[in-house]
Amino acid sequence: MNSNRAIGLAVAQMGPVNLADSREAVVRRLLEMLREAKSRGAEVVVFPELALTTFFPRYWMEDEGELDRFFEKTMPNPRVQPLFDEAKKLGLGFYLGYAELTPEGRRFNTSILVDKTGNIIGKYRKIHLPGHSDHKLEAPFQHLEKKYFEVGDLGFRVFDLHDTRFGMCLCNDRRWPETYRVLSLQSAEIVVLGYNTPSVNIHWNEPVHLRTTTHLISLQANAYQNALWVAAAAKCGSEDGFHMIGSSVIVAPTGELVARALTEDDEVIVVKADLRIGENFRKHVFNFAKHRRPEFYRLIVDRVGAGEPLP
Ligand code: CDT
Repeated sequence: MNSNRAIGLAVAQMGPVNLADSREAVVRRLLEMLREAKSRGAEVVVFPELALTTFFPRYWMEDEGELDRFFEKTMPNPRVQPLFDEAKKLGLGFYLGYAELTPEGRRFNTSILVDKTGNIIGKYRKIHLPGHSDHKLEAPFQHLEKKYFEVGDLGFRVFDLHDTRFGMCLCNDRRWPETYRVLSLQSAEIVVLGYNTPSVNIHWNEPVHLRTTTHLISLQANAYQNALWVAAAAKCGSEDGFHMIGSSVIVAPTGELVARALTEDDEVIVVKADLRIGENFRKHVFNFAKHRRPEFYRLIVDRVGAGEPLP
């Protein structure tokens, strides 16, 4: 258990990664942010979802060979190794999102948690995959996560890093209360996540400002209701003309925004996250053992979609 009950928590937001950008160039940007985070007191750094490439699910691809270039067959691998080496040298833990191709040929939208000695101590594969698998010819771009990835098979798990209990999720997972509740029932203290959220909704005419509003409200409500810190890292700005929202944030268990990125570029935000704030909520208003009534929550696991009222 973290005895001083506070941890230096950094979010390393990324500006755009274009199709033409090499992995080496992207990793150099991550290294620079690692060093800055360290100099500002960070112990753990959170990078975005699919941090090593452009947000490729916006492109329709039929050829597996074309798709393969966005995926990592091993982790670490020679192109990403400098990130592991630098984090180890600096004594930093980190969270990183990337596209995973397993030796069996399975594809996942994945994140890992790496400790300060450079060991991968946790892996998560995205469960709530948004978008579609068909080619939407009328849409300005695609959102093909349902075509390119399988639903994650590792569940929502909690990992000990720097004597602090971390839960992971990825992007669309942050909009689902079940994500945080399953993690908080395992006594998670911090939930870390990366995201790529297009500013334009291809399904209906959603005002652009709502994309940021619903992002923030999801994080703030779930941080409070689960007595957690939440650290969320965007990849944002215009990737080859396709814009994604920024507003990377660190949210306290009070639901308050403690730090927020100002730009749509590479930008590091850091807070000293006092874990005792979450403890207070867990002891009192959200003392789960004392107040939860799971006998009345059965529908949450028995039903997937909304149905008829109970008799
Ligand atoms: N990458 C990802 O999961 N993006 C989704 C877009 C869906 S729009 C509601 C997100 O939830 O941000």
